[in-house]
Amino acid sequence: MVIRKVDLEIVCGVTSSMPETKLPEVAFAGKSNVGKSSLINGLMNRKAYAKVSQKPGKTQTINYYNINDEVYIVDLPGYGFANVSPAVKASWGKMIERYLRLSPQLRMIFLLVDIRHEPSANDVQMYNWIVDNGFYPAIIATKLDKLSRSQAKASIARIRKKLQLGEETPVVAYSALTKAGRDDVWSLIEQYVLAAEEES
Ligand SMILES: Nc1nc2c(ncn2[C@@H]2O[C@H](COP(=O)(O)OP(=O)(O)OP(=O)(O)O)[C@@H](O)[C@H]2O)c(=O)[nH]1
Ligand SMILES: [Mg+2]
Repeated sequence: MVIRKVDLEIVCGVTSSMPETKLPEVAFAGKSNVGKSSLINGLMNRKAYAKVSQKPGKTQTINYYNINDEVYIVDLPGYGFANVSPAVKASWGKMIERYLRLSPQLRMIFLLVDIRHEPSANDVQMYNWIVDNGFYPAIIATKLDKLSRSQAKASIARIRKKLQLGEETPVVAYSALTKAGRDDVWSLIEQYVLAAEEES
């Protein structure tokens, strides 16, 4: 994918109504701090257009990045972030759920998990939701640079086992530092979202 233009076009908060969009949408879900915004910067070839933080809970709105007028990349708040009040946590959960349920243009949801950790109960729930709702599942294991090659291989096997992934389900190992895996993520978007658009 040649990135010609990126534009943060829509920001949707807890109280906003859902926007009506015209382009296909690709969303990135995962627990707080897993690296969703960092990955999105990598996909867009930008250093810090999507705000990143060491503290979990950085992204608090649903952010739609228009890429080349071809597709929206959608950055979601993280789930499972313990350090906010239960009321805030519930409202973010509702916001994510509402987005996933009520976005007619949503074509693909990538689930991000930290390559170092076994997927949590929330991750399993998210994965099952993706499959149960008829989306093509694709996993991104983030922070690849934190592990050696052999550790990464073992971790990916553990992630596959915990999520009970079929052989055909891709797990892309990604590093925001080296950008390893970036082209594979774009290939999946091209294959499962953009190619389908051209046909229709
Ligand atoms: N070493 C390393 N650090 C990463 C990588 N991806 C993200 N990080 C770091 O992890 C922290 C969280 O990254 P974010 O991209 O803000 O994570 P997020 O999933 O968007 O978090 P929320 O918006 O809170 O849900 C930041 O300190 C990033 O620099 C990676 O591939 N390698
Ligand atoms: Mg974020």
